[in-house]
Amino acid sequence: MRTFNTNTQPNHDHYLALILEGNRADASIHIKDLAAEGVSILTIYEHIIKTALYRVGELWENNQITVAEEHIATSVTESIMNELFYGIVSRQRQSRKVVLGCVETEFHQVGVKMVADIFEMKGWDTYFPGSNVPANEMFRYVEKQRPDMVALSVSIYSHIPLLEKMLRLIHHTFDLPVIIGGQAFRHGGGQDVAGRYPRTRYIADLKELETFIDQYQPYG
Ligand code: B12
Repeated sequence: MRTFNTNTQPNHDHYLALILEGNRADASIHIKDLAAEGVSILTIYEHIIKTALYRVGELWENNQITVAEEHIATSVTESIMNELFYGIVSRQRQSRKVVLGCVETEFHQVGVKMVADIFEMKGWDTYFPGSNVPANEMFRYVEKQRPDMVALSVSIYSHIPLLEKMLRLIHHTFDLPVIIGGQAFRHGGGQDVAGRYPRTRYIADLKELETFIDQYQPYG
């Protein structure tokens, strides 16, 4: 059995090669083997899957892979995340709900699905109506679900004003905590946006999210 200490993160290269080949079966086996060896879901998500997809983005940007290869790498990843769900969901439920969304016109959904899975691990009920949902429809969904929290994701820099539109809509009507995140803030700006709205917090990654959920107090 391979063991991983906290200073040595498992390497994402093998997973990257498999998803670029579109080798869904071996990629799935590889991830399940890591989980069976005791590598946490958080580590698999942050240090294997996210790192591999960021690398896919660089290869794509530099024309070293085709758009089809990028698409297949993402769809293989999403199918593996769906397979992992059974082992992720906690049987100890918290009677707490979170509605998650991407801002309108945003198609990147892998990150927010990871966020949903961490909430499920912590026993929260999660509702993710998919990417690219118009702001008014998200608003109506929040109104219907009456969640304990809303989580919004934004990947494209130019979509940050759409995030702010959603934050204004939510805070105009509801007194709800909102968390925001996504790679539109990879080089900063998340805290500034969050600071402009009440009960709103920027969270950069899954480790920070896990701590936030563990310590969560509605008005803390
Ligand atoms: C896959 C992909 C796509 C797929 C998405 C499919 C899908 N099902 O999601 C498709 C093909 C649709 C796509 C389209 C485009 N894409 Co694209 N895409 C990517 C790619 C390769 C991977 C994205 C991903 O899943 N990353 C892995 C996840 C896990 O990382 P993450 O989103 O950052 O999430 C983490 C944190 O940010 C955080 N987080 C995320 N959301 C939230 C929310 C909350 C509440 C919290 C707490 C935390 C949190 O948690 C996660 C774990 O740490 C990236 C490369 C990259 N660097 O990521 C480019 C990338 C994001 N795309 C990019 C671009 C430019 C585009 C297009 C404009 C390309 C085009 N010309 O058409 C379009 C835009 C489409 C649209 N309107 O949204 C750029 C964005 C640059 C920018 N920031 O503005 C990137 C960075 C590529 C690049 N290097 O240029 N893309």
